[in-house]
Amino acid sequence: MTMAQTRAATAGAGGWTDDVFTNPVIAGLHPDPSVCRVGDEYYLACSSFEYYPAVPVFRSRDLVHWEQIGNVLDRPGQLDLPSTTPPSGGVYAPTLRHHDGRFWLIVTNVVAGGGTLICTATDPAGPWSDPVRVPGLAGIDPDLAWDEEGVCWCTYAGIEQVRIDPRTGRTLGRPRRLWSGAPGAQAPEAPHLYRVGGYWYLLIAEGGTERGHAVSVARATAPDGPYEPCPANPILTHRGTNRPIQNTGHGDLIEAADGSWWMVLLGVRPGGGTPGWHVLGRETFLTPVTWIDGWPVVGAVAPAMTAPPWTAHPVPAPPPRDDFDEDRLHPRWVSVRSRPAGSWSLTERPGWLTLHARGASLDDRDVVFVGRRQQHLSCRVRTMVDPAAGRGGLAVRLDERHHYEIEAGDGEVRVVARIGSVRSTVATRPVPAGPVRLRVEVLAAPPGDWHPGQEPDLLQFGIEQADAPFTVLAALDGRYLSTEVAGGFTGRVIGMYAAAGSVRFDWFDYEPREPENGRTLIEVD
Ligand code: 6LW
Repeated sequence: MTMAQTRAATAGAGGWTDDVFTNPVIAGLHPDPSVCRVGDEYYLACSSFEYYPAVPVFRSRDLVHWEQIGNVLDRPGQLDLPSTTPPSGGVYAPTLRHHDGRFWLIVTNVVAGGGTLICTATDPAGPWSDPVRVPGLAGIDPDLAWDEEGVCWCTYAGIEQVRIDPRTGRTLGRPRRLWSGAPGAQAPEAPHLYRVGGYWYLLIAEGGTERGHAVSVARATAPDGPYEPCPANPILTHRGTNRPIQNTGHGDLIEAADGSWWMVLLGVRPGGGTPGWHVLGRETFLTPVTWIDGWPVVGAVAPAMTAPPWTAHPVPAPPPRDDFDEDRLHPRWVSVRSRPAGSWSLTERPGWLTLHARGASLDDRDVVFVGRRQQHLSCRVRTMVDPAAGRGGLAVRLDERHHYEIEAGDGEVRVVARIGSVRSTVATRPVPAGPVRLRVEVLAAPPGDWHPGQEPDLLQFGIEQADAPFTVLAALDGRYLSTEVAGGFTGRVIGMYAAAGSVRFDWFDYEPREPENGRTLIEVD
C-alpha cells in the first residue's frame, strides 16, 4: 500500500480528494447496507441489532458522502426490544426500496415474537409507519421487488421466495426455493432481486459473513426463475487475499442517475497481527460495477477508489462536540435495547444530558447508556461528567461481556475491564468533588510495525485536569473489544452510562485522529 492508500484505509467515513474517494463510505457498525435512488438522491439503510433507535437511514447526492437523517424504528410501539434480546439479536438486514411514491423497508427482528416487519414512509427521514408484520415468512434478509404487473416478490435467505401483499403482510401462495448459490457453500443469504434489461437478477451473499464472504449472482427471465448462475461466480470476494478490506459481501446494486452502476456492500478492516482483529464492526463500502455479456462485473474493493464523475456533494460532518443544548438527541445516538422515558433527560439540567440508573451496570442488558459508533481506527473521546448524585462515566462497549470503561463517583475515578467472564478494576484515582473530564484515546497500531502478536489498537483511559492535560490511568489491548474475540455481528460503540443514581454529562466530544499520530504513547501514571 502507498502512504496515500494507507491514509485512505484509515481515514474514516467517505472522505475524498480530487478524483479519489475513500472507503468505507459509512464507517463503523453499519452492515448489510441497502440502497435506493429517487431522482438524483440516494437513500441507504443498514442493520442495528440490539441498539435503539433501530435501522439508521442515510441520504447522499453522490453515493460517497452520506448524512444520517433518521432511524426507521425510533419510537416505542414500533419496536420494543426486550431484555431477553441477546447481543447481535434484534434488528437486521433491511431492504430499502422506493415504489409507487413511497419508501418501503422490510427487515427482520431476530427476537422471540419478532419476525419480519414492513414499514413505509413518504419522507425517509421519518416518521415511518408502525410496522406491518409478515407472519408467513420464516427467513432472514428479506427483499422486496415488484414486477410489471405490480406483483410483489419477497425473497429471503435460503434462498426462498414468496409473493406477498406488502400492505397487509399477507403471503400469497407457498414459498419456493429459488437457488442456493455454489454447491456446498455455507449461508446463502442477503438476496436482492432486480429487473435489468430483459433479465431478473438475483444477487446473493454466500460463504458466511467472515473471511469467506462472497457475492454471487444468477439470472432468469421471470422473477420466480428458473435461475441460471453466473459462470464467473463469485463475482466478488476478498477471501484468501492480502487486501486491507476483508469479509466483503452482502451487496446491493444501484443504477446512478448518470446510468453508471455501483454496489454498496459490507466489509471489515482487520488490524494487528494474526489472525487480524476488526474492532469497528462491519462497515459500508462502495465499488463500481460494469455489465459484460449481461452479467454484473465487480472489481476488488479498495481503500481509495476512483470517484464517480459527479462526486461533489460533501456532507457537513456533525460537530465533534455535542453540547446537549438541543431539545432532542441527534439520530446517531443509540441506547442498548431501549431508551425508556424517565431514564434520560435533556431538560432536567438544561444543557446537560442526565442519565438515571435503573439498577443495571454495563454487564447487564438494560444498562442506561447513550453512545455512538466508533467510526475511526484512531480517535479521541472526551466527556465532562458530574457524578455528584451517582456513579457513571465513559464506556467502550462491544457487548455486556466485553467492555472497558472509566467511571467517576464516590470521590474517585476507576478504570474497569470486562473481558468474557473476567472483570477487573485496573486503576483507581481519588479526584476532588465536582465535574470530571474523562478521556479515552484509541491508538491504532501503525501498519509498518506489524508483528504476529501485535494488538489492533491500544485504548488509553484517563482524566484531564487543569494542571495535567491527560493523565493516563490504564492502557488496554484493543483485541479484547473486537469481533474476533467477542463474536457476533456488531462493533464498538462508545458512550456515556449511569451505573448508580443520576449522572449528568455537560458535553461529549468525538474527534477522529490520524493513525500516524496514534502511537505517541503517554506513560501510564
Ligand atoms: C445478515 C446476513 C449477514 O442477516 O449477516 O453478512 C447477518 N451477512 O445477511 C447479520 O448482519
